[in-house]
Order: sequence, then C-alpha cells, then structure tokens
Amino acid sequence: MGGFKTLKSKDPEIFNAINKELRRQRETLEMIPSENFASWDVILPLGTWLTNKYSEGYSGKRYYGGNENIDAIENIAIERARKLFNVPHVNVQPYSGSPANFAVYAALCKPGEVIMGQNLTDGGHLTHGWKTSVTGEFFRSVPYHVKPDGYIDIDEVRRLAVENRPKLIWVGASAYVREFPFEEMAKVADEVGAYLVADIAHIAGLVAGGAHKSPVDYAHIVTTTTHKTLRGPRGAMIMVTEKGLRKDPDLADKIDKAVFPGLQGGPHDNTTAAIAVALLEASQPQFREYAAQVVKNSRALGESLKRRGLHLVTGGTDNHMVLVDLTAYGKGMGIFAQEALDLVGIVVNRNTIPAEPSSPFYPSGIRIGTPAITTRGMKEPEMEAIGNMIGDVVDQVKDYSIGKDREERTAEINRFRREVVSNAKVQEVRTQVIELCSRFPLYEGIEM
Ligand code: DSN
Repeated sequence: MGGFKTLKSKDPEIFNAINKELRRQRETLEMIPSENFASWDVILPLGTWLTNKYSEGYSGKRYYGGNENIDAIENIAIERARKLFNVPHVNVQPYSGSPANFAVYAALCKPGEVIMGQNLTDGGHLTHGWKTSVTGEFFRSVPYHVKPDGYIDIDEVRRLAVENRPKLIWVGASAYVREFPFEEMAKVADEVGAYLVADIAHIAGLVAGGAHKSPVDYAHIVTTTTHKTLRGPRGAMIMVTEKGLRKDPDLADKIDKAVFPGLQGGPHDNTTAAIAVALLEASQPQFREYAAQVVKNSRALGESLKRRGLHLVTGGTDNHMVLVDLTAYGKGMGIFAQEALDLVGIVVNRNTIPAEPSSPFYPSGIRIGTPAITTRGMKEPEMEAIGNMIGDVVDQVKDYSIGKDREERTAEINRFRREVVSNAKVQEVRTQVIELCSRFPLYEGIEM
C-alpha cells in the first residue's frame, strides 16, 4: 500500500495527468489569487479511507453507526476554527464556498426577499446575487458597486439599503484589493435591520494571520472557503459570531439545519480532517509571518508593475492581490495578457475592472495574486523580477485588439495565438520563469 506504483500500472491515463499537473505546478508561477499550495500534511488525509465513511448529521447525532472517529475529527476541526477566528459556532461541513453561501440563504431568506452584494463586475462573487447564479434568480438582488477609484461606494450601499430594506447584506469579494470596510457595512446593516454576512473566502488566511482586520465583531455570520489564503483543502466553513447570536439566539441551529439536512447529505470527512490540519498550521507563529509576507509581496509586485507603466485599480493593494487595468491598450485586453502569461508560465486570470467597458468573458484587466508563490518562499526581490517579467509580456500584446464585432475578434485572437508562440521575448521570459521556479522547489521529495 502507499505510493503511486499501483495507480501507475492500473490507470496510466489518470496517473500521467496527475504527474503532469505536479510538473506544471512546479514549473510555473501560480498567481491566481484564489489558489495556493496546501502542505503535504494537509493533502495526506484527503487520500485516506476517511473518504469511505457516511456521517450525515453532526457529532454525537449521526444517522449512521461507526462514527466515533469522525466525531473526534469534526470536533477538533470545529474547536480549532472557533479558537482561530474567535467565534462561538462553526459548521465545517459545507462542500465548498458556493454551497456554504447557499446554506446562509437557506437559513435566513425566503424566496423573493431582498439581498445585497458587491456587483460581480465590480469584483463581487457569483453567489452574492449575480443574475446568472440562482441567488440572483431566487432573491431580489440589489447589487452595490465600487466608485471609479475602485473603493466600495459606502454612500451607495447606505442609499440602496435604506430604499430596499434587504434581509441580508454581503461584504466580501473575489477581486477587491483594499481592506473591506466591515465597520461601515455593519453600521448600514444595523440601521436597516439586515444580517451582515462577511464572505472572507479570499482573505481568511490573512485574517487568521493578523494581516487583515477580522469581520467577527461586525458581521452576524462569516463564510469562507478553506483552500485560498488559508492554505487548506478545497472546502468551506460557516461561522456564527457573538453578534449573530445576539441578533438571533437560534442562528447557529438554523445554519446547521440549512447545511444538513437542508442542502447536503454526508459531509466529506477526509476534507474535514484536512481542514483540521490546515487550521492547526494556521494557528502557528510561522503562519502569521506567511500572511504578512503575502501582503508585502503583493505590494512589492504592485510597485514593480507600476514602474513598468501598468495601471493598478485603486493604485495599489492592501491584501494578497493586485488588479491590473489594461484599458490604456484598449478594452477587453485581459484575454491576450492571460494567454501570453500562460505561455511563459505565469498563471493569472483575466478579470473585470470597475466600470468594465467590455464583458466578463472578454474583460479589461488581469488579477494577480501572491498567496501561492509566497508559500514557495518567494519574497520582495522575486516580486520585483516577476513584475518585470509581466511587464515584458504585456508589452508584447499591447497592439492586439478584440475588434468591434465577433468576426473581427475571432480573427484577431487567432492571429495573436499564431504569433505569440514564436515571440522571442515570450520565449525568453519562459526561460526566466523556469529558472526562478527551480530556485523555490515545490513538494520536495515527492516523486510519482
Ligand atoms: N471566484 C473564485 C475566485 O475568486 O477565483 C472563487 O469562487
């Protein structure tokens, strides 16, 4: 037992794909802000026999026998999360971030009630009421926006809340580079009697590590995924705060019932164990250093990009990511930058920017994050170098355009794809990326 030997001979197709993915992660700079590298100790429990068990229900109240070890694991995960985030109640069973957010709706809102969240193209998340998510269909979604300078428009939030009397207001986003104004958002929510729910999926590790203000004194509920800055497995948690219990003493019970039996069946116990390990890691002093370095790196990267003439939304960052506005070169340029960067091994995602002039599929920016490369041990000097590499690559795509209609766009993207593969600068930067990655080994000693 153990190792990959049997998988290699039994299922070479899957073995090879997993092996190639390990190589890809080692030889590229992973800069999607929502990704990270979980430690081997976090990864291990995921591939164990814990995956075999059914545990519907909660600790001490399961619908299946044989759950004594699962109860112990879930209790440990809950206790660690309660301590780390300083909250009285935690549910560690949501399968991932979207199901966690759906559970919050299920606990608090009836279909048709008003909810508010940061607009998707202003950096918000699909599950905060965007029109193509069921959350935009089942509830009356009143989105709020960022101002032209990229900061959340609190005056608009207040005006919309007073006019529409939402049941729930989300604070938290997928592409927001400044500290979230938890206190101001709480004042608005309290004024109109709404629940304030902080979705800290992106910044959970920064909050745990003391590098971002905690929402716990301001929000009634906090949701998070566990695999982003928190560096755990793919999973999620819902936390109920003291403030939440003061507003509604049954809130913890409502959340638990919404997760199970409301929305889910058996929890993924292998994930719960891995979450527990990640929470242990996040409570160590080294994790505080990690969280602080993520932000230092993000700031250093931003300064390096600015020196290369690139424009950052809000002019900088307070957290783990920067958002580059490429409109100086035309609208919808994100696709060219993302694909050229992919070729050199700098993995980012194209993203909308405030007042997006194009569309979510052909947006005008790129989002670049430092959580994963900081886990590899990179610091400010490497950020300076990466900023220059990104500057060099973006220089190569400036003269393409997405055209004025679909036909022109297809022709231009095809021309770009033909040309970029043989671009000498792109090839040169690819070599630099490989060299940089080789100095910061990933999953050392793991061979397949
Ligand atoms: N919106 C995804 C991201 O930030 O990458 C997470 O759901």
